[in-house]
Order: sequence, then structure tokens, then C-alpha cells
Amino acid sequence: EGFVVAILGATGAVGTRLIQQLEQSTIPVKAVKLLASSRSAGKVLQFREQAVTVEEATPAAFDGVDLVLASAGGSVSKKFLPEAVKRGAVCVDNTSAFRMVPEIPLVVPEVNESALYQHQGIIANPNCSTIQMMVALEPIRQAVGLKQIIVSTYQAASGAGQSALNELYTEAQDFLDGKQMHADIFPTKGDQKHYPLAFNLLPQIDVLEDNLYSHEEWKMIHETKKIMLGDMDASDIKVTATCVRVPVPISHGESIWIDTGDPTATVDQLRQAIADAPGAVLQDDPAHQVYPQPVNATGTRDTYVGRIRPDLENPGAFNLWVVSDNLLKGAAWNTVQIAERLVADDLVHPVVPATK
Ligand code: A2P
Ligand code: 11C
Repeated sequence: EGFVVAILGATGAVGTRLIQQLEQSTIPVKAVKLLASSRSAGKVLQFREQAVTVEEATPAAFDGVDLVLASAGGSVSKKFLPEAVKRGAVCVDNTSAFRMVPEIPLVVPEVNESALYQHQGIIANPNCSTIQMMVALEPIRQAVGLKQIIVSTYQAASGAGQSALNELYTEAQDFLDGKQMHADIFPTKGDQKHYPLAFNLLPQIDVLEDNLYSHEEWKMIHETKKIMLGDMDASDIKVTATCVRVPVPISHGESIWIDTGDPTATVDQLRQAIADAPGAVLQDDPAHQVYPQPVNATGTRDTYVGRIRPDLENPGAFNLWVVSDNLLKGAAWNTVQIAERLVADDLVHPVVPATK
């Protein structure tokens, strides 16, 4: 007994971690289907020491599937997930395709797990940079309050996918070899201009919109409001963001300024809130130079918080530094964690089509 689980985008940077996180999960798996584009059909991958042949994603590939874990891009999710739901599956989607649909839960289990009970077949997994900020800030919100967030991100290359990560490595090698660096992907696929990321910083993640924000910055603002307050346009917490791509392979860093709204709040209270929080690890010991770093976070499921310090001129406001593996808690682990909660709460069942 168990569930038939399909991984859509199984050959990608997140997809390979979805396989690994599912292998390590508590979900009883009867069979896995590994789906990708026609380019990968026939490729053989492993699941729990069994060889599994990758299939091309088609609507019929979802026949008999109970649970879908999707990370093949927004347009692929838009095309296939409604087909999977029609066939009786429940889908956890790591893309941005459905995040802002009001009825679709957008879930970080440590923050708003109960939203899972509203699902109608699709649950959205937030953007990686939003997720780690939520793991760090929700316990502070609960302990002392939260009125405003100003975040600057230091985002790893792997957020843009496996081919983008490969581009960073090639550029770095070319630079060291004294050759011209060549960019096709960064800052974002499909935009007019491309710039090398190696030995550089790019203050553009995803497209730049007419409102002067990048789409990544827009996501951090509106996903935060939906996850914490249930409404993507809620005004009870003010959020602004600057998102920067850095030449780090894996794990995003975030410098976050918050106003708790409580002028009596102390660093000790914030440290205690983080130390007690699920999914968060306090790494904050300035006397011994202990603080979160991407090289240490990579490969782990936790979100690391350190450098917690008061804003010396604004009582109740603080600065902190947060690091997490963008491919694990930022993507594959949060997705599998949602699936584990769905299984534990008996929420994996076909959605009966609404009669109108
Ligand atoms: P493929 O390897 O066959 O291209 P990443 O985020 O690392 O770039 O990975 C993207 C994932 O999404 C890969 O597994 C890729 O498969 C998959 N993918 C891309 N386009 C499609 C598509 N049209 N249908 C199904 N899977 C797709
Ligand atoms: C990046 N955060 O680092 C992006 C990747 O909405 O799921 C994830 C995009 C998303 O490029």
C-alpha cells in the first residue's frame, strides 16, 4: 500500500532534490513516476535503489497518480496540473503558476499549515527567498510582533535552474583561464541582455516590471502577505525588497531589517524565539564569529539565523541575517514537507468536481 507519486521536472536542479527528499520522507510510496520533457524521456534515474525510466510529461502520464510534486516551470504546471487534478491527483506545485490564486493555499508548514485544509487539488509552494524569510520571521512575529520588513537578498545561482548554475561554473573557469566570459542566461532567461554572474553581482532576478521592481521582489512582497496574513495585498505588515543574484552556487542569504512595533523588544527575546522555532537554527555567537553561511547551510533542511542586533536609532527594530538551502527548504524540502503533512492529515484524495 501507499501512494503513487509523480515528480514533474525530475531531471532539474529542484527535481533531483525532490527525488532525494521523497526518498528520505515518511510518505509511503507505492510507485514513483519521473516526468520531464521529451528531451529526457528514456533516461534512467534511481529511486530508493530502483531504476526508474523518465517519461515525457503528457496528460495521460498522470493516470493513476495520487500525488504530484511539480517543479518544471510555471507554464508546464499551468498546462499539466489541472489535468492531474482531473485524474484524481493532489498536486504540490513549486512554481509561481498558482500562488496568487486566492483560493489556492500558499504554504510554509511552520507558518500556515492549516491552510492545507482548503485545498482543491493544488497547493502552491512559495518562492525560495520568501520561504526562508517566513521561517525566520514568523516566530519573531508570534513572540514580539511584526510591522515592517525591509529585505535585501543575496541569491544563489541555482535558483535559476541547473543550466544557470552550469553557466556560472563555465564563466568562472573562463575568467580564471583569462578568457572572455560568455552569458546566455543571467540575469534571466528570455530577457534582452545577458551579463556574466561570475565575480559579479546582478541586481535583477526575473524580469523588471513597469513598477520598477523585479518580479522576484514583487513575489517576496505579496507572497509574504498571503502566507502571514492570508491576503496578498494585506497592509498590516509593510514589506519592501531588493533582490540580488550573487556568484554563490547554492543557498540564499538575506539581510533583513524588521520593525517589531514593540519598543521594549530585546535581542534575547528574538534569539529565544528563533531557538524555539521549528525549522530554524540560531547561529548567533559574535564572540566566536558564528553566523550563517551558504557553505554550511547547503545540503541541510534548516534555515539559519544570526547577526541579530538592534537598530540603534529605532527602538523595536532589528537587523538579522538569514541563510537557507534554496533547493531544499526553498523548494524540494518545503514541497515534500507539505506532501508529508497532506498524508498525515489525510488530505490526499481526489477532489470531487464542484457541481454548478
Ligand atoms: P528536461 O531535463 O527534460 O528539460 P531546471 O529548473 O533545473 O532548469 O529544470 C527544469 C525541469 O523541468 C527539468 O526536469 C526539465 O526537463 C523540465 N521541463 C522543462 N520543460 C518541460 C516540459 N515542457 N515538459 C515537462 N518537463 C519540462
Ligand atoms: C531564483 N527565487 O532564485 C528564484 C527561483 O518563483 O519559484 C524560484 C522561482 C520561483 O531565481
